[in-house]
Amino acid sequence: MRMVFRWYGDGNDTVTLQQIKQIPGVEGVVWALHDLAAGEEWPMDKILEVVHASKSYGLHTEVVESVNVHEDIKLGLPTRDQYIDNYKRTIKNLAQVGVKVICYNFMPVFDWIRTELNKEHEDGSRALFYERAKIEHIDPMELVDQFSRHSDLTMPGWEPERLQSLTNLFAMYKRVTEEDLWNHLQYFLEQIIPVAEANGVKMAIHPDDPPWSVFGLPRIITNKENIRRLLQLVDSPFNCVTLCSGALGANLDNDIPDLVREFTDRIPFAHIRNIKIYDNGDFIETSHRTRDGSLDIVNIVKAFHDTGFTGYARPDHGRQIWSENCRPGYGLYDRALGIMYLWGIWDSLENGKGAKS
Ligand code: DNO
Ligand code: MN
Repeated sequence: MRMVFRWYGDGNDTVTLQQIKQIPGVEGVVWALHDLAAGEEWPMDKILEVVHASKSYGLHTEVVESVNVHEDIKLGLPTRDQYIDNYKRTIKNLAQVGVKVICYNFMPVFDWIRTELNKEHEDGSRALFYERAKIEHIDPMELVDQFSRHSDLTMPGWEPERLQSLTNLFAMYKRVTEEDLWNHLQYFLEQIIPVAEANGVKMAIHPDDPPWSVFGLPRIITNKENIRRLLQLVDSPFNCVTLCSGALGANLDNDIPDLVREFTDRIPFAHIRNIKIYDNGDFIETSHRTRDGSLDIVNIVKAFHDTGFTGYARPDHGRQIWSENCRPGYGLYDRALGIMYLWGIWDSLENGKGAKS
């Protein structure tokens, strides 16, 4: 398991590279050019800025999250080809600086969805929260409003330019069924996977978060059967999945250790976090500890260990604790605690082998 930590970039994150470097066992950052709109080619000079900054702290930049997919590709519009060409060029540019994994997602309009960014736990810590009944009635514009007023830092998945044309996008997706979305994903993968393969970059799709349809939009990367289907769309070792325990785990029918075991060869990147799921379907993000949430993090890590996982892993989200002022889900403290929990499990499974990862 190669531990990495998401970093939003200079001036765009409350966490510094120096702090990241001080978390035990973290070897690299998970990064992106967050100021570029989906569909643009990532220019070499901007890529190199992040690479050099990270290198100066001894951190590698082998994992990118995300190169976002333009809506025209997901919608299957004729204009998609120009964006796919840009995507291919971005893959080549990233390969030149040693990027090995690109995480992306294929969720229409919204990336992740929650109803609150700062829901208070009993102990006063705060975390992302999803209220099922609220989602069924809320106007998505209200959420956009609430989330964009939240802080000066734009949140990935809720970038203003992506959301400007929300009404229009919703109208266009009315005509797109799940089967259409599968076809559009296949068209995209058939073009980019050969490029990824030629450049030694694994494309690792992030599952839908949460793994069900929201606001009537189609969602397809939601369960075991659909991940199987995705991997067969283009059956290449470069067509992979980011195994996100918290995203898939919001549906308790998804048995995460079982998914880890089945898809082991096609998981170059893991997101590990815990959530507490309530009987009414609401869920809140918790600490990583197994007994704090509904997911068995010990057994999830064990499944990775048993299958000889040598890919990258990150703690995904954390709570906001100790009065930290940070991006929702992306503070330093709780993610660092999560890492130590993951290492604790991992090293104990190493059983006297000197706990070398
Ligand atoms: C949220 C993240 C997602 C994730 C994308 C990957 O915190 O887990 O934004 O990065 O879905 O494409
Ligand atoms: Mn995730």
